[in-house]
Amino acid sequence: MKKAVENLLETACRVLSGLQDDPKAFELARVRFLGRKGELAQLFKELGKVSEQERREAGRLLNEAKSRLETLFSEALDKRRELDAARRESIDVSVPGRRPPAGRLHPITQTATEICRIFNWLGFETVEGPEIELDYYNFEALNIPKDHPARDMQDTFYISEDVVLRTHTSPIQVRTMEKRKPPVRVIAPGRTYRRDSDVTHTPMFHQVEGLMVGKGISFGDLKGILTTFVHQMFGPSVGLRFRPSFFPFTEPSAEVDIECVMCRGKGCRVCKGTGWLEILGSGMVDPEVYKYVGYDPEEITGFAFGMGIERIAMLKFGIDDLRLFFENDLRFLKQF
Ligand code: 2NM
Repeated sequence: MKKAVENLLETACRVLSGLQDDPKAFELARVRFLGRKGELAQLFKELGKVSEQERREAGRLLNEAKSRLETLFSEALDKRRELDAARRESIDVSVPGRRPPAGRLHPITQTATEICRIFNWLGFETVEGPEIELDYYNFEALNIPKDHPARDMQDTFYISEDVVLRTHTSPIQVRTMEKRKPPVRVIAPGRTYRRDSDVTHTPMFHQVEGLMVGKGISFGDLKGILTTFVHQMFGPSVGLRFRPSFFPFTEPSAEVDIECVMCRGKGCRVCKGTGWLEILGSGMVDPEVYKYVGYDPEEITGFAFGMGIERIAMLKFGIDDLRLFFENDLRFLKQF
């Protein structure tokens, strides 16, 4: 009997250690050794055939073997559960990754970059400045008098009596002239703010302004540079015209119209039947402005211009609703 019990334990140990983590094989092994008709149960049955003197000792051996077997199997079961849990928590590094969708630049950024690229190519350096600006740089030094409608509370976000959110990017040009001696040739893109909000106006919008000043810069230079810009931006066959206008900081001033890009000048809803689209304002810098920045108006001349980036982007991409630029709907943005 002793021999049989030892054999049983040895076989059970071997079988258990040979088991892979197959739950079916594990259950079969448990039934084989511990089941109601299993090998241990068989040995218990044979207890009846054992002689009276040996029965006590054989019974003790069998009970010991039973608890030993039960411990072996429950330990093996714990071990398997631990392995299972570890496998669930572990990361399978061989699983192919999910590719993150590629981002892209906002159409306004793309348009601003394209405008600056063209002017950089024409020799203009890109400069920037603060969005929170002194009244002095935003209005005063640009020859915008205290009672001018552009200074009205209706149009300007005031931070304090003399600090505003810039209403255009012109203060960048003033700061640049203040810092540098002529000749100056810069292009200034950025965010601008006005208290205005309806279908065609947003409280924050974008502008690019340019400035070219030095000795002997003429209105002819203005026409040449802006014509080249329009042809680079909208194509060499697009017609343009310079129309007299007024700005407090330029004299003379001109607005630039291009042939309607939607109807090619025939007249449509976009150009309100005129065949022309206004795209920028410009002019010869007013001598008053030079006085503020310490340039000699007798010696220095030059021109400046400004345009709204949203408007240029709408014409370039054929977008009819300004608000699409600010909703950040990916279905819209993904198309650029
Ligand atoms: C425009 C139109 C015309 C302009 C003028 C200046 C400065 F600083 F030189 F005086 N900066 N920008 C200017 C001129 C802006 O925007 C429609």
